[in-house]
Amino acid sequence: MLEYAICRELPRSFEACVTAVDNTASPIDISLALKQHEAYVEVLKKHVNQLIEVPADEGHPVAVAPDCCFVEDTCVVVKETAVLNRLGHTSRQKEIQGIEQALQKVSSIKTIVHMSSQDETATVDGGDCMLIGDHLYVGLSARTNRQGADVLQKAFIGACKVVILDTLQNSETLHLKCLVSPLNVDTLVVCSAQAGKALLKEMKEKSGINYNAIEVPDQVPANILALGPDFVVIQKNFPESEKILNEELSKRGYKFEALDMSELIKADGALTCCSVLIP
Ligand code: CIR
Repeated sequence: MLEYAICRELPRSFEACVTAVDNTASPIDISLALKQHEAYVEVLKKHVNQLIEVPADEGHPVAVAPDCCFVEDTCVVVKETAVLNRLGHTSRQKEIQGIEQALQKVSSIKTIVHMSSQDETATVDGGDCMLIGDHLYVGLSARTNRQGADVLQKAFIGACKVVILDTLQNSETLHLKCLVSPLNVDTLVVCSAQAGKALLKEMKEKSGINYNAIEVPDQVPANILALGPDFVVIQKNFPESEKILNEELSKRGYKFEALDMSELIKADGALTCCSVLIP
C-alpha cells in the first residue's frame, strides 16, 4: 500500500477556472466538481495509509487560487528529496505555499529544495515529470524549461536518472502526463495519437527500456492513476478507451475504478494531477 498521498481541497473559486486547451467547454458546475473531487479523495483514502489534505487556498486573486487542487504540479518527490517547483504559469507560483508544510509531514522526506532559490529562471510543472523505477522523465514544455530540468537533475543526483524529453515542446499538449502515464515499471498507458507515439519512442530511445504500451485513442484517459501494485483509477465517459483499459487491466490482474472527472477536465485537470503519491 502507498504510504502517503497529498491532495488539496477544491476551492469554490475553481468555478472561475477556464480551460487553456478547449475554450468551447461549458462552464464548470462547481457543486458537481466538488462531488467529483470528493469521490477521488475517497478512493485515495482506501488505498493510501496516510492522506495529507491541504486546505483550499481561497486567499489569492481569482487567477491564482482555482488551480490549487492540482497539487501534482507543485512538487517532485524522489526518495528522501522533494523539490518545490517554480510553476510554469506565473498565476500558479504561490501554490507551493501550503504544500511545503504537507511535505514536512512525510517522514521519508529529509530534504526540501526550493527551485526558486536554485535558479530564478527555472520552471517545472509536476505534470511534466514522471518517475518510473529509477528513471525520472522530464518533458520540456510550455511550462517546464531546461533550467528547471537542470535543478531537478542536481537535486536528485544519486537518487534517480533524469531523462529530459524534447517531444512535447512543439506540441499543443499541456503536460507530459496528458499523453502517457505509468501502470507499473514495465507498462505505460499511452495516447495513440501521433504526439503520444513520438513521446513513447523518445522515452524508449533515451532510456534504452522497451516499455510495453497500452494504447488508448483518447488523450484524457491516457492519464491513469496507479495506486499500488494491483489497483488503478481510470476515467469514465470515454467508452472506446475504457473498453481497452478494461480488457488490458483485467488481463493483467488489476482491479480498477472509473471516476467521472468531467468538471476537472474542463480546467485541464485529470487523474494524476489531483495528488502527489509517495511510496
Ligand atoms: C493549468 O493550466 O495549470 C491548470 N488549469 C491545469 C493543470 C493540470 N495539471 C496537471 O495535469 N498536472
